[in-house]
Amino acid sequence: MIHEKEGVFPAVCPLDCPDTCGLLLHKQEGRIVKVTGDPEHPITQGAICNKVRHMAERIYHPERLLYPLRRIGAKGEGNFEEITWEEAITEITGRYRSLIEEYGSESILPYSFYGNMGVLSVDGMDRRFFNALGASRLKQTICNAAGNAGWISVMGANRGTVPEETVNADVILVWGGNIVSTNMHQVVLAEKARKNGAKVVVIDVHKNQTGQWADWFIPLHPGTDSALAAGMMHVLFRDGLVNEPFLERYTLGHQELREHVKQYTPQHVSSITGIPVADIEKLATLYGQAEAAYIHIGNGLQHHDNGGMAVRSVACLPALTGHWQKRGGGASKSNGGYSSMNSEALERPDLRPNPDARVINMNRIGEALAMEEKPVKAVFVYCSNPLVVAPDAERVKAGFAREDLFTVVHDLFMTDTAKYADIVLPATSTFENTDVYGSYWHQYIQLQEPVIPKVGESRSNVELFAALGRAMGFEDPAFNESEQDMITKGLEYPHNPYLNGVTWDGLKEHRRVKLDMTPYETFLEQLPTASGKIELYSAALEAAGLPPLPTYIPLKEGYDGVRRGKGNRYPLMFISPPNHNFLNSTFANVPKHQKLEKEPFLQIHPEDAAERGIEDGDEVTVYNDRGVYEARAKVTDKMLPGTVVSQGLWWDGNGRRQRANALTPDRLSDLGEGAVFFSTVVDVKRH
Ligand SMILES: Nc1nc2c(c(=O)[nH]1)N[C@H]1C(S)=C(S)[C@@H](COP(=O)(O)OP(=O)(O)OC[C@H]3O[C@@H](n4cnc5c(=O)[nH]c(N)nc54)[C@H](O)[C@@H]3O)O[C@H]1N2
Ligand SMILES: Nc1nc2c(c(=O)[nH]1)N[C@H]1C(S)=C(S)[C@@H](COP(=O)(O)OP(=O)(O)OC[C@H]3O[C@@H](n4cnc5c(=O)[nH]c(N)nc54)[C@H](O)[C@@H]3O)O[C@H]1N2
Ligand code: SF4
Ligand SMILES: [Mo]
Repeated sequence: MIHEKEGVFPAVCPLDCPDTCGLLLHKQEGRIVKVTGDPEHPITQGAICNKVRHMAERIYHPERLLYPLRRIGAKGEGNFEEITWEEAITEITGRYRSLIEEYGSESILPYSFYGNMGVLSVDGMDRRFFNALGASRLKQTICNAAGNAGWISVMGANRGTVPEETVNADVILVWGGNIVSTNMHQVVLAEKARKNGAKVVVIDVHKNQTGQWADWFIPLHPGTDSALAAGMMHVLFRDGLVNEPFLERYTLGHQELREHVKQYTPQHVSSITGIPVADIEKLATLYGQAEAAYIHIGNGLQHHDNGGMAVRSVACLPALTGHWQKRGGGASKSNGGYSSMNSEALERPDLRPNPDARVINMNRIGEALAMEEKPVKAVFVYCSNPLVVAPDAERVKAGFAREDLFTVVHDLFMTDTAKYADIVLPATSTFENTDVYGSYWHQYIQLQEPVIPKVGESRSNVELFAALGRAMGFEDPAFNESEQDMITKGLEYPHNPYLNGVTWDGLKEHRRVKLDMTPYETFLEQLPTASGKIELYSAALEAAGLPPLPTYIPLKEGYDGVRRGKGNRYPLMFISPPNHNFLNSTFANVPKHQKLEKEPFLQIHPEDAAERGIEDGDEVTVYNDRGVYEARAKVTDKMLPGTVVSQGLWWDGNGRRQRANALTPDRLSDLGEGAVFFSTVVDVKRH
């Protein structure tokens, strides 16, 4: 494929998006000129999103990094000189050797996320390198740590209702997710269900694109979802809408739950959530009377102080009605557990000289870089853009600005983070590599093989970290394995029965292989929780000093049960979820995508705007003690008063301070030590 000048070649979308679409790359004169969906992909069926349709503009962007660079100006200024790969590798390994000698190997910290979802790229050779180096370990909590912990506390593993089944649902709740923008093929499936009479209900703090498409949009105050879920349970038990035989057979703690939720009367829940009593009653009844209700649990409701409990509470609902037993019923948060591969073989923790090396939570990167005891002296950033995406951005920036910090960034572009690097290395795009992709939504494993030659002197993560490993003198054959070897080993994993029969040969022949879904048929009989049952009551949480039953705990910063505001220093809650045309901060530097989003907007309720003399279209400053964010006001009643929303993670620029994370806290969530981006209060003024 790589050497053919013309033709249409299969590929996989590498972005951190549940859909993991099958793509077709159209080549002319050796270059990709068009990206379309692969109609043969059983789930995504040829449809792809607008942002990836314009992917070629990113691949051949004039600012794509082509050569290794060394910083010559001040950190953050963006002045670099070209160097050779040899010079880059020598400098990095030389610095690492002396840091290890002087400060120990834990003074080096990798910082990565899922800018490319390829298993070899982000959970493969990179890990081998940092393991063998003995570097500090990074706890990757920025995305879904709280929600996963909440879900797992009920269901035991990241496995829920599979997408194809959801066409059979008659009620679909989309809870804290903006699937029109973030999981478009779930919308296609929900539309099919809707044609058969299903009702789609969206529960969110603002009427996003998905709320506008729904049959019923229910706005609520941020961070109050566990109260709503508990209120629904109250009505379900009260009105006999629960499935007693199911509760008896498959759940733990339903008697305790029944007693516990008596306090969550619709009146009480209404006072917490801002949802009228009649709507709480109506929602619970609709859910309880459904034949097969499906709940899509998004990521938004868990980016809060109480986010683990929020997802835990929602995840309990299908057990009350027993909808797990109905085709299309149940719920899903992340389905990534179906495709988990052999991480020991891929990441080789056995190479680590210090198995109990310290762990640093990525949500606290700013704090970690300011530590005086056992300081972090070097950071290696890849597949992530922390200056834009990490909470408390000013603190993060201060950390990366440290003169004595040796920073390497491997990326396709000179990101806001790369500008602070000492050495910047050019990364390939996935279309230049061999890699394997699971999905955290559907059940197909897909193979990517190179379709175009490497752009400039860019290198894949696998090549880069293998070269660094060899240059450090690591002699283990792990640093000479081919991609094929790595994929073969990753797929050999009897511990995950769903992977049964998925092999390199099968992938090579068919490009995508369905997981063995036989165990799905009987999963309720053998849940991987401590009790083997759906844990409505969690002894593990109780032992950890947390409420064992779904419980509403107010946010540390924000809505506290009464209309906040008057008298509070920062009376508005600030929600900054992803936008439609970027993928986190990816594409924020591509003119086409920028044009589609225009500029950062702040959605503000007419009441809140009037109180501040703000009119639609005004330039506004959003601020709190952590920092400042500048945007254009959009006066709209898509939220309840007291909440402001700005979608999209922009890079700094255009003379604006436009990093939303300047305002967000780096506290950790109740479960899973996750990010709490949306538990933050601000005020707004015209400027
Ligand atoms: N177009 C596009 N697609 C993407 C991404 C992207 O950046 N752009 N990012 C990808 C990634 S990494 C992820 S994790 C997923 C995330 O995608 P989703 O699962 O859709 O989650 P978010 O978009 O973070 O948030 C969804 C909604 O949660 C709402 N929300 C905030 N606080 C609360 C609350 O307290 N309760 C409730 N009920 N709702 C609340 C927000 O208003 C927002 O509309 O999308 C992936 N897909
Ligand atoms: N305020 C606020 N902040 C958020 C969120 C939010 O909703 N609100 N969402 C959070 C969530 S859910 C997530 S998942 C994180 C996402 O945060 P990140 O994972 O940092 O996502 P991106 O901003 O897309 O940055 C990915 C980077 O990886 C680079 N990249 C792509 N492919 C490769 C490759 O093969 N090799 C290398 N070396 N680099 C590559 C891209 O060019 C890009 O610069 O952001 C979080 N931050
Ligand atoms: S970003 Fe998501 S919807 Fe768009 S092509 Fe990639 S996987 Fe498909
Ligand atoms: Mo994410």
